[in-house]
Amino acid sequence: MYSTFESDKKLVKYHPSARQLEVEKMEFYAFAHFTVNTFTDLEWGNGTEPEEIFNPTEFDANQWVNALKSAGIKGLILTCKHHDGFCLWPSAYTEHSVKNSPFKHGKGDVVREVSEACARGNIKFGVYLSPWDRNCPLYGQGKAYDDYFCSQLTELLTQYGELFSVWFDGACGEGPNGKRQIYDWERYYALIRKLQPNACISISGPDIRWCGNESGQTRESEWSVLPTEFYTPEEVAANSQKSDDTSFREKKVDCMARDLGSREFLEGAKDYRWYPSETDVSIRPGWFYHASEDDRVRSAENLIDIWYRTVGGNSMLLLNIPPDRRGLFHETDVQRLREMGEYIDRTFAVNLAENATVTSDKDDGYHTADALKTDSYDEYFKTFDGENTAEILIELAKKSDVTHIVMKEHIPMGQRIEKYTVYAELENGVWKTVESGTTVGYKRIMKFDSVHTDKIRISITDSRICPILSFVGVY
Ligand code: FUL
Repeated sequence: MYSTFESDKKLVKYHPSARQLEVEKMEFYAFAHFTVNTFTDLEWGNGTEPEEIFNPTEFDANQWVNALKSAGIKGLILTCKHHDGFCLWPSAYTEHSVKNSPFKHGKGDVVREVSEACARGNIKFGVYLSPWDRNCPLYGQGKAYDDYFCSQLTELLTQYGELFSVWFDGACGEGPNGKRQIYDWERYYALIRKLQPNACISISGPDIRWCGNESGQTRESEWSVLPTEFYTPEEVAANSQKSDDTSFREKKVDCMARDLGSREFLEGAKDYRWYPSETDVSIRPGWFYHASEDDRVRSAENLIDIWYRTVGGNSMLLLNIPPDRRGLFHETDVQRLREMGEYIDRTFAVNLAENATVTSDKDDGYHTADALKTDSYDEYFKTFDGENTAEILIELAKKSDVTHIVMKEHIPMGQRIEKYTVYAELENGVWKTVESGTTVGYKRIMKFDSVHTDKIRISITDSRICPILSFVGVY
C-alpha cells in the first residue's frame, strides 16, 4: 500500500512549460560532435590545438540534415564549442576559432551553415556550448570568465535564428590543482530566457534532465515530476565525466538511480518540478569521429531498441552522429540512420485504432474514449475526479495481426498513470495479457509477439489521480 503522502493530488499539478512540451513533442533529435578533436583523434582536446588543424574539406551540412531526416530526426544540437575551447563560429571574443583555420580560408562559419541547413530542411537547431573551456585564460577567474562566456553565448543566441535547446554539459576535468570556475548559472539562464525565450536549457539547466548515463540505458518507470533539490548544476557535475575515460560511456547504471519519481521516493521533498528525461548516446563508441571506430557503428537493431526504450519510455532520444574529417557523416552512419527511419515508418504506417470503435467503462461525461483516436492534445479522455482506474476497449474493424500499442498521457495536465495491463481477445474468447507496465507519461510504446485479434482492452489499474489520456494507437 502507498503511504498517506498527499502526492496523488499534489504531484499532478506539475506539468510541462510550453517550451518543454515543444521539445518533448520532438521525441528524437541529434547531436553532432565536431571540433579539433575530429582531427587529433581525441575525445577531450586540451585547448592547445593549433587552429590550422581544423580543415574539413568536403563539409556539407545539407548532407547531415538529409541523413538525419531519413531517420525521422526533428532537430540537431551542434557542439559550437567543446571543452577544448575551439569555436566553430568566428567569435569576436577569441582567436581560437574557425576564423584562424584553413576552413574556407578563415571565412567559414560552421554554426551558420549548420543552422541554415536545419532551417532549409525544416528541422530545429540547438547549441552546445561547453562551460568548461581549456583554452580560455580567463577560465577559473570568476566574473571575468562569466563575462567571456556570456559574450559568446550572446553571439550564439542572437546570430543563428531560433534555438530549441541550449545544452550545458556537466563534464569538467579540472582536478584539485586545476583552475576552478564557479559558474554564474543564474546569469546564463537569465540571458537565455531574455534572448531565446522558447529554448530549453538542458542538462546543467532547469528544463531537460540528463538521464544519468551515456550508454543508452533507460528506466522501466520514467517519471517527469521530480524533487527539485536534487537537480542543481552542481549535482549534475558531480555525476558527470571528470576524466577522459572511455569506459564512462560504457557504464551501465552506476550513475543512474533507478527510481527518481515513485511516490515513496518523492515523499518529503521540499519542492518538485516537471523535469523530463533526455537520453544522450552516440552512434559510435566515441562522441567524436575516429576512423578506427568505422566498424563499431551501432547496428540498426541496437539503435531501434534504444529508440523504443527512450521515445517509447517517456524519455527523449538525443543521438550523436559525429561528422568525419571531410565534414560529412560517414557512409555507415548514414546507412544506419536510413535503416532506422525505414523501420519506424514501416512499423507505424497504419494505425488500426483510427477505424476502430473506442469506448470505456467510465468517463467524466465530456471527455469520452473516442478522443483517443486522434493524436492531439486538443481532445482527451478523462474519468471523474476520484476515479483512478479505467478500462478502455478498442474494437478493430476486422481481425488483424497486432504487434504494437502506443499510449500517450495528456501531459499538459501532468503525469498520472502508475500501472496498466493490456489484453487482447483470442479466437477462443480468452483474453490474453499482452503487456503490463507502470508509467506512461509522454508516450509508452508496447512491442509484443503478434496477436491475431479484433478486441484490445487497456486496463489502467493505478493512477495518482483520475487518468487522462490523449492518444491510443494500434499497429
Ligand atoms: C560529456 C562530455 O565530456 C563528452 O565529451 C560529450 O560532450 C558528452 C555529450 O558529454 O559529458
